[in-house]
Amino acid sequence: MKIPNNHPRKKSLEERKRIEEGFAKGIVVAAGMIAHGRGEALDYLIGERTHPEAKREIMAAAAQLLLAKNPVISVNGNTTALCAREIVSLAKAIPAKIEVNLFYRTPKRIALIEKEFRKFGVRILAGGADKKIPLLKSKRGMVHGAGIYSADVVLVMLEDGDRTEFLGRMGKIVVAVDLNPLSRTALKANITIVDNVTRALPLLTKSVKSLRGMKSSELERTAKFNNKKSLREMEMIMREGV
Ligand code: PTJ
Repeated sequence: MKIPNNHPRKKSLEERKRIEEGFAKGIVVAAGMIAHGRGEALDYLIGERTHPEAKREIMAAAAQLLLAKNPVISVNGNTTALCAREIVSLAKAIPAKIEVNLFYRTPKRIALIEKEFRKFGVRILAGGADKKIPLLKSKRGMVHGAGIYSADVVLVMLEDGDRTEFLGRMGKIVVAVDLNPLSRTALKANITIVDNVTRALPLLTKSVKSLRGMKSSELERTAKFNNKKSLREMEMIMREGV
C-alpha cells in the first residue's frame, strides 16, 4: 500500500513498512517488531525530532569515529531493514567496516543481510565469524577477527544490552544509537545518541564529513563527552516534554 504524501504519520508508517517487509524476507525477527514498537513510543515522546542534545551526541560520535584506527559498524536485522543505504554512506564517509552481529543468529539471516548490503555494492563481514567476545554467552559473542574483535571503536544500534558492557571490558570505545536513555546499552556506551536511527545516521554522516581534516587534538576535544549527563538530559526531555 502506498502511503499518501499528506498523511501526518507518513514517515513513521514507511518505517513500519520497512520493518514489515524485512520480517517477510526473514531479515527482521518477530522480536525486532516489538523492539521497533518500543522505539516508536520513545520517539513520540521526543516529538519525533532530533534534539539539540542529540546533535551534540552526534558531533562527539563523529569525532570519535574519525579518531578510530579500526572502526566497525555493527548491523542487525532491524538496522538493515530500516537504513542499509544510510549505513553504507556512513561507512564510506568514515571509512569503517560493516559487520553483521545478530542476537538471533542463523546462517540464513546472515546470508540475507549480506545480500541486502551487496545491493549497494559493498562487501561486509558476514558469515565465518572466527572469534568470540570473552565471557559473552549469547550468539552476539561471535565476531570476526578482522572486524569487531580487533576494532577500537564499535558503532552499535538497537541493541538488547548484553554486548556493550563486554565490548567495553575488551577496551573498546562503544558508540550507541538507542532511543531508550535508560537501557543498559545506553548506560554502558561511551557515547549514546538518543535519537531514531533513521534520523541519526544521515546527521552522523554529515558530521563526519564536516569534521574531516580536523587536527587530532581538535577531534579529541570534540569527542570528549559526558554520556551520563547527556542521557539524563534526554530522559528529562522525555519525562517533562520540551
Ligand atoms: O536482529 P537481531 O537478531 O540481532 O535482533 C535484534 C533485536 C532488535 C530483536 C534485539 O536487539 C532486541 O531485542 O532489542 P531490544 O532489547 O528490544 O532493544 C532495542 C533498543 O533499541 C530499545 O532500547 C529500543 O528503544 C531501541 N530502538 C528501537 N527502535 C529504534 C531504537 N533506537 C533507535 N532508533 C530506532 N528506530
